[in-house]
Amino acid sequence: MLHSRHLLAGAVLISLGAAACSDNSQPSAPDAVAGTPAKAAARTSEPTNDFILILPEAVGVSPTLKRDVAAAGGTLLDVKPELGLAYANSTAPDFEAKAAKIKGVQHAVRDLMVQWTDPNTRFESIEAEATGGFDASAIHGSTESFWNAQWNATAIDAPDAWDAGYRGRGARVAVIDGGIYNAHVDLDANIDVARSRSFVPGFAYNQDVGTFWHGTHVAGIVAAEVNGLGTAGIAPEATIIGIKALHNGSGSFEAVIDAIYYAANPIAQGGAGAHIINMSLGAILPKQGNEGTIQLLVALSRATSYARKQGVLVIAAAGNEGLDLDHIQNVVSVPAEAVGVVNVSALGPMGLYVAGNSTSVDRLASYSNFGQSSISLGAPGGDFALPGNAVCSVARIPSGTLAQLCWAMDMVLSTSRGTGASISSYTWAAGTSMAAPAVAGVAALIVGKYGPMDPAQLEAKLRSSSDDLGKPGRDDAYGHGRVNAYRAVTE
Ligand SMILES: [Ca+2]
Ligand SMILES: [Ca+2]
Ligand SMILES: [Ca+2]
Repeated sequence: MLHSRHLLAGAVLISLGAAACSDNSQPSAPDAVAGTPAKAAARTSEPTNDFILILPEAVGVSPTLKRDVAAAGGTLLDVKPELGLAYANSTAPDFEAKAAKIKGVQHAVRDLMVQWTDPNTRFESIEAEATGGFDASAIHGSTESFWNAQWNATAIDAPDAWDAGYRGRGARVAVIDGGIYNAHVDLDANIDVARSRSFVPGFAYNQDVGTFWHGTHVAGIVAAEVNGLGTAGIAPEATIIGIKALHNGSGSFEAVIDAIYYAANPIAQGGAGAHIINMSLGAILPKQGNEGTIQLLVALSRATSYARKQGVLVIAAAGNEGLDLDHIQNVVSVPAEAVGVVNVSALGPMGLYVAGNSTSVDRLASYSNFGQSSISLGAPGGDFALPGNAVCSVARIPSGTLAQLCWAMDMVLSTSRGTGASISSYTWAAGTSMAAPAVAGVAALIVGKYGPMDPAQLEAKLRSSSDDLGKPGRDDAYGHGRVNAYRAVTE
C-alpha cells in the first residue's frame, strides 16, 4: 500500500507548538515557525495539573516542602534532590504563583504534555524472512536481507568499523522514546530487558500504538543485529535500554526528565547504567511572554547536566522544522538547547537509487534544522524530496528484489513493530530522529572499543573523527562534521 508523501512527510517530524504555560492560553504557533513548509504540521501541547518546582542547587530540600506545597493548595508527588527538582499536583488556579513563593523554591512551572514525535506515522513496511543465511566470513552487514538499501550505514563507513572488529559490544545506549518492540528478531539479543523501564503510567516500555513504533525504529538504527536477516544497526552488538517517556509520541517534561535521570544513574543505584542517551524527540516552545518555557528548559537542563556529570553523553535530534537555529529569538528548541546536549542535523540523498542519477548522501535534508552555533554533528537521517513516483529496486539478500518508490528509498530503513505476531517488520522513515541514533551508534562503537569514557572526551572523539564537509570548520549544516564510524574507532 502506498501512502501519500504528505502523510509521510508529516510523519518524520518531531515537535511543535506549545501552549503558553503560565496562563493556560490556547496553543499558538510561534512566529519563527509560521513560515515553515507544510510538512511541519503544527502540533500542540496541553497544560497539565502537574508542576515542576525548581529548587536552588546544592542547598538541600527544605524539610517543610511537603507541608508548604500543601498549604499552597497542592500535593508533593516526588522530589529529586540530585536534580534540585520536585513535582507537585494541584488544581488550584493560583498554585503556580503560590508555589513560587515557598521558601526553598526558586520557580514553579506548570508541566506540559508535549507532542514530541508525530504519532500519525504512515510508512511503507516490509517483512524479512529469516532465510538470509548468516555467513560469518562475509563482509559484515552484507548478509542482511536489506543491506543494499542501507545507504545510511555505508555513508558513515560503518561496515569498515565492524570489519575492523568494532561493533559496540559492552556499550549501553538508553533510547528514550516511545515503545521498543523487544520481541523483534533484529533487536531481541541486544535489549537489556531487566533495565528497560517506562515512565508513562499504565504502559510498559515495550508498548506503544500503531504499527510503526518510533522508538523501535530508532533502536534498530543504533543496534539492529548483524544476524543474516533484516537490517544492521550502526553498533550491531551494543546493548539497548528501552526507556519509555512518550506514548503515541506524547509525554510530559516530568517523564522525559525522569527518564534521563534513570538512564544516567548507575545500575548499583537502581539506574539503567547507560553510557549514552539517545533522544530522538523534540519540541519548539514559544519563548516571548512565556516565562514557563525558560523554566522548563532550566528543569530539563538540570537533568541533562546531571547525566553528563554521571559520565553519560546525551545525544538529541535537532528537529525537523527547517529552522535556522542561529536565528530563532522567539522560540526554544528542546531538548536540543538543554545544557550539554549533542545536537544532530539530518543528511540525506535525493534519488540515490535512481539509475544514472547523481546525488550526495551528505546533503542537508530538506527538513532538517540547522545553524552553526547549535548543530554539533551531522548524520544520515534520510530525505523524501525527490519528485515523482518512480520505482527503484535493489537486490535483496540472498535472492530476489527489493522494490520501492525511489523517493522512499532515500529514507532510512530500520526495524518497526509491524502487525500482530510479526517479529521481523521494517519501515522506511526520515528525520533528525533517524540521524541522532546514527551518532549514538558511532558513540557506542567508541565506547565498545575504549570502554566508558568522560562524555566530553567521547564528544571530542566524535568531532575529531568526523568528516569536515561543507564550509571548512564548523558550519550550519554539519556542525563539526558528519560522523565517521571507521575513523572513530581507528584514529
Ligand atoms: Ca535476534
Ligand atoms: Ca539484522
Ligand atoms: Ca564543515
